Amino acid sequence: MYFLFILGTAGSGKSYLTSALAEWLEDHELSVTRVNLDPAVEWLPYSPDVDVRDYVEVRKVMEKYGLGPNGALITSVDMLVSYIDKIRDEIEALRSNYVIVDTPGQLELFAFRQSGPYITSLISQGYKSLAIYLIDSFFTHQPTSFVSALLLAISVHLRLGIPQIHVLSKSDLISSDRIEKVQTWLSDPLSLIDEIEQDKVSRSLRDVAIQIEKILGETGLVGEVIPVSSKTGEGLDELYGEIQRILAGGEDYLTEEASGPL
Ligand SMILES: Nc1nc2c(ncn2[C@@H]2O[C@H](COP(=O)(O)OP(=O)(O)OP(=O)(O)O)[C@@H](O)[C@H]2O)c(=O)[nH]1
Ligand SMILES: [Mg+2]
Repeated sequence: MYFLFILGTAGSGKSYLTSALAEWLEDHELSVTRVNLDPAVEWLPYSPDVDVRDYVEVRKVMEKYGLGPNGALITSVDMLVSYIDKIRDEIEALRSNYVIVDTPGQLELFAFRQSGPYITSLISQGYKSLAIYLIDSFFTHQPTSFVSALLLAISVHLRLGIPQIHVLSKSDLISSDRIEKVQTWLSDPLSLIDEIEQDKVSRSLRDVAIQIEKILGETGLVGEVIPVSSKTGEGLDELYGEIQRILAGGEDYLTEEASGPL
């Protein structure tokens, strides 16, 4: 079993990608377990095989602790830690080739708090896993917003500590010229810095974005993005190729023991 964690900001296309990638894998004779890790979601574009809503109900958490929707979601995910063994048992009983885990939109769970990284490491303990991080095509229209999107992607990578593939989601919504431009920004950080210089934000914000991009470019942590559309299916072949390349790679990222988050 291989674990694929689908992550990204709210509305970036995680659930639709879970659905499209699962169908793609099944069309290629691979079995898939779809896991919904969002206790607050009301509707999903796929039918989950394992669903945390069977364990925690956000509405009840809101009532019991007098919390609003966001606070209740964070608390519900914290509470999930005590059901991890049961969720793991459910996943293991299905013994599929791939386990795709659709995560909640509150990215702070994975970028800043402890529960997200802790749950991902406990669920996939002993199996190879990787993160598929979605950068919404919407964030490519302004160079400075693309830099902040990259910064968030790297925050998640730092917290989870597993290999991470970067996907440019909803690629059908932007032109092929823009896709090409984004790929050039990543392969040649100086081209992105040139465009930040032209961005219509204050001089001081441009300077901050340039300094951040210089560091991000040097780390090479987001070296490329794979444009994917869950609506047209474009890019799913490339995404699978990259998944295979990383899973077959020599890097030792098998989670031998569930360590606490950073
Ligand atoms: N055009 C286009 N729209 C997409 C694509 N993927 C998702 N969407 C749309 O984007 C919206 C959000 O998609 P979801 O998959 O629900 O996003 P999410 O990241 O799971 O959202 P949260 O779980 O609420 O954070 C929906 O209206 C989808 O129809 C895509 O590839 N192309
Ligand atoms: Mg979703």
